[in-house]
Amino acid sequence: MVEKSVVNRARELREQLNQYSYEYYVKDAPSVEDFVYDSLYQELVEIENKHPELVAEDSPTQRVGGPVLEEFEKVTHDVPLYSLNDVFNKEDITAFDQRVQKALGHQVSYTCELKIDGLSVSLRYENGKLVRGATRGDGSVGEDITENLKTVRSIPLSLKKSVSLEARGECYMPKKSFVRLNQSREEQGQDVFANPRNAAAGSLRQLDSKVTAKRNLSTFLYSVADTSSLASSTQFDALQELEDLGFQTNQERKLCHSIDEVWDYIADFQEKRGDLSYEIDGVVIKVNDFEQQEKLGYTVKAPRWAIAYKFPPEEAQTVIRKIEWPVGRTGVLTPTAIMDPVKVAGTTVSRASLHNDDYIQEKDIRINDKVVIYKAGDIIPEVSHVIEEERSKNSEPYQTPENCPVCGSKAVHLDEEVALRCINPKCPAQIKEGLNHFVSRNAMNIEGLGPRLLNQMYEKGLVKDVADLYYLKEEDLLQLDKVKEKSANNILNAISDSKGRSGDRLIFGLGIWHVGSKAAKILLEHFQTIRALEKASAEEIHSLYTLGETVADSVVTYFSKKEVDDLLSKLEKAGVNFDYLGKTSSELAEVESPFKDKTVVLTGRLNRYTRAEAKRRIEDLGGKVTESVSQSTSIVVAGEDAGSKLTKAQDLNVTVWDEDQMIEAIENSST
Ligand code: 1X8
Repeated sequence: MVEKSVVNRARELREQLNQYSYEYYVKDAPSVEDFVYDSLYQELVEIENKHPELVAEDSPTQRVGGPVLEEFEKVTHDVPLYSLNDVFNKEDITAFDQRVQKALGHQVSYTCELKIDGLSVSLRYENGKLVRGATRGDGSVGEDITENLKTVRSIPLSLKKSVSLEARGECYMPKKSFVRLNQSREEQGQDVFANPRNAAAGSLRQLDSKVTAKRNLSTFLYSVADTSSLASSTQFDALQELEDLGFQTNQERKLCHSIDEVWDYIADFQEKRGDLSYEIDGVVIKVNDFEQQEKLGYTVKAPRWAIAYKFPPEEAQTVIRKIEWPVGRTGVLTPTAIMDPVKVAGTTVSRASLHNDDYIQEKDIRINDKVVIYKAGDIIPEVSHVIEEERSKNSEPYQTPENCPVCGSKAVHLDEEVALRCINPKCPAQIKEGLNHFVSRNAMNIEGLGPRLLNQMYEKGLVKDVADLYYLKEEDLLQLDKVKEKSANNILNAISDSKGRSGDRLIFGLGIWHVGSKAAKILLEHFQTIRALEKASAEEIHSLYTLGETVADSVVTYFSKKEVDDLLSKLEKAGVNFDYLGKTSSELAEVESPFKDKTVVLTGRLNRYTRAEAKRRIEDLGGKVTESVSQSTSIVVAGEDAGSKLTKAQDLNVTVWDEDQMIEAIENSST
């Protein structure tokens, strides 16, 4: 028998963590800092490890993904998931309204909702607990993807009331997550997803739910299989009821009393579509009243009480003039189309990534081809297809270059990667990109050293690797364009300051494949110094919470190289710090400071600290630094010439400090 106090503590932690997670992922209004969540989570993990019988179905630890499946089970939907009839213009909407009015004999109200470009899913709850999640499939038969859906943080594992129902909605990938995922896939030589919808589909179709867990999917729920499982009698109220049960619902809904109002809603979102953080492809219009819906009924395929208005695609035509192959930090050559400038979805576009050579071959893209372009996720320009009818007779298929355009060494596909890589570690392009990465903000944060200066330093032979930066002298810098004594000194000071950064920044800055800034922090927090990390085995690294085999293997391979050994010695000799200086999550939880659990905004010019430094100090003292002032801001630190953020703080009655007050608070805090 487990002691009662432990059972209670586990339940308390579960409830607390589920509430924090709800505030963060559903309400988008976190009430605690990440480290508070992390340390409570860790406490729960430890209890559950010791007492596996205490692992509850709705424990947040059940969201990290389960065993790998052989295949998905089929699921028959008791109530089918209908599709909607699509319409494309105002006349079709008016005709829909007239059909409805004719059938019912009177005017009706409509709920307008955004049509989310994701995948429809169905979530079954019994007595308030999530028991099954399924895809729409063909509407009658879908697949059981419960394990995958459990990893989606906005899906409640238990509802706020002990009810039984089947909720339906859309699972999607936010635009930002889509962009980030594709960047990382491109960097790792993998195929990219064409749009957020495909990325969401690919993520939900994983037999290994641990992969899904990393994909940052989200949901909006909008209906139930059987309206009698809700207290509401209208769609508009049902959305509120779903929200009250703990589901994420889309806030942009509107109750409209005429077709003109519906049309205004559509026009409004057609305009605002690009500003949303998720992709939409139209608007769904539903007869609001459930009784009226029932009277209207269904055709074989779709309800008679709803339609989907589809936005016209935003496309444009232009001509590809050439294809460049810039070389990334890890040697990946990414073909990039250079096109005649053209306006699409609000901005002028003249470049589009072509991703890899397979992509060019598949679409048969050639120089001087006229192409149709669009924006994936409303953001990234993509070539949709070539207009072959307009191709000139003497055009020839595009030839992928055989060599790196920068260093000329042979470009290859490693282990059947889709990406073409230059694998010459001395390739100037890779070294320059590596230098830029090393000085960047999340790495060693060396201010004043941009791509232009680094490029010159490299070209003049002053810097051949990142360690050389620490051996630069004033006379070296004076050889560079526009660098005078004063700026040379500033640069030398900035470089020297960076020697004292925490070792995790150095690890991130070295650019080890697959090691992002978060992984670097986890590694150094555990091993405390780079010299210990260097000796770690892949198993030891892999055993760390959240770090996978790819990261582990990559770290071990990196440190096994002789050049790396030399580079580290050179850095160490220059006095660069190798130790972890950031606080551990438990140390952070203990600090006493006026910044603890406070949200701080920095504005205006600071004299004593750089913005980045002030931010780091405040974060080390348990505060959170954000960009914009709102009701939830605790303190605004106003430096010189503070502008609109200060005014807003005053309007909202937020506490305002000057720089000296901030310095005093930092210096008087216990750390
Ligand atoms: C599909 C979708 C619906 C809604 C939003 N996004 C979608 N993709 C909604 O009703 N809010 S309804 C729907 C369907 O019934 N096939």
